[in-house]
Amino acid sequence: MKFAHMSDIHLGAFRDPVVKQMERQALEDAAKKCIELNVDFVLISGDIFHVSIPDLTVVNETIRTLRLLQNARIPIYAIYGSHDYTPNGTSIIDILDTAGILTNVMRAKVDDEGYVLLEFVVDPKTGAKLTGISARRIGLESKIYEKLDKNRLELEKGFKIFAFHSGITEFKPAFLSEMETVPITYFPKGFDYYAGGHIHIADEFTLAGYPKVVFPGPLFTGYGKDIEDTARGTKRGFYLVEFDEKVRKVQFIENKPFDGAYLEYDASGKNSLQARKELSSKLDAFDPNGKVVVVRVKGELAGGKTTDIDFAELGRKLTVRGATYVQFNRFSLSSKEFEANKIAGEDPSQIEANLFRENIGTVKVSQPNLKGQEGVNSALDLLKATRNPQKVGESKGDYSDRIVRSGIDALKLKKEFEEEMK
Ligand SMILES: [Mn+2]
Repeated sequence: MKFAHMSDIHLGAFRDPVVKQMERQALEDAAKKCIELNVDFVLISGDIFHVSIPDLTVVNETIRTLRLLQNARIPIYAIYGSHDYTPNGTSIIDILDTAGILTNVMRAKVDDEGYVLLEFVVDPKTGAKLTGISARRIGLESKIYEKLDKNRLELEKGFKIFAFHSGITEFKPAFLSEMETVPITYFPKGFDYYAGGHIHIADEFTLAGYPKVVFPGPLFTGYGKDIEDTARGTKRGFYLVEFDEKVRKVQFIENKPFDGAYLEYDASGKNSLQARKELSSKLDAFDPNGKVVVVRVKGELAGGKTTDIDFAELGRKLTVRGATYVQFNRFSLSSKEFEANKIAGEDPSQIEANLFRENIGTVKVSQPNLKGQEGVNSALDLLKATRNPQKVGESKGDYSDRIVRSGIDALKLKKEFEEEMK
């Protein structure tokens, strides 16, 4: 028997039509590979979609692809990720579950003493027992783990899979040192397979009591850094797990999303005009044809503004020469003359977190949850909530209500607002 474990597909993350098409194709290729490999089921450990209410075109195309699996009688099991989870209202994952396209395996009840009881979903064909914990808003996940009735889960007999969408403290990669994680001891022991999501690097781990902890990484790419890593040669794909009463073989199945090319350019000590010229000639010496090109520009310019380098124009030149998509990463480029460009991090999410952390002390509020690290988390949640664009066909009123509601929720001010309404 065998199953496929994938994660972090982030459908709908990109607006560019060429990358959108690659994103769609990556899932279709993976689905077709699963059918070819004759898997018994597919497990997706969260972040199938980039947002909880994605564009309907993206949803429609995703359903069409997932139906390929369904038509081949391959069930799909899933949990929410941090991206497709919504604290108030219905997520697209709920809709797909209700429609029978996939099965959400997190079935949780809270008992009178506040303990979280999880139930298993049994795959009818293989008898594999699946359960897990979806992502929650930042910081809340670990509270669920703290209250988890592990004993009951550990006593259950049979082949057991635990799906989760969190970083694990013991295995945290260095570049995510500031990410909130859950210690492995919060997980029930003795499961045959721990199917992870959330960490965008494929890797497998083993610890006493936890024989196989696996993160497939993104199937395609979710953030700018992912596309950069792929262009630099990081392999993308999913895991194929062969099992009987135990896991017998775990194998990474590559799913190549595109041909990439990567260039790094250090502008330190140059003025902006020199840097533009040098970068331009480096790019001229480079074959972009048929490739996704990612260029990282870093360093501190000795003079001039970073905006003196016309990246849009450099990008157009690469496109004319056949590049399928061009991305410049210039978050680490600054100028000595202009302090406003001071480096605050290597990618947008890091910059956001750092800026909030640096400034949270200056915000005067009475609610304790808006202060300190929790305040930073709330601010990040609020930023995430306000990023949701108005949907095609959604009225202005509905949209504004939705954003206000998710904003109140992000700041945990529901109680205050309800009292005010009385
Ligand atoms: Mn993700």
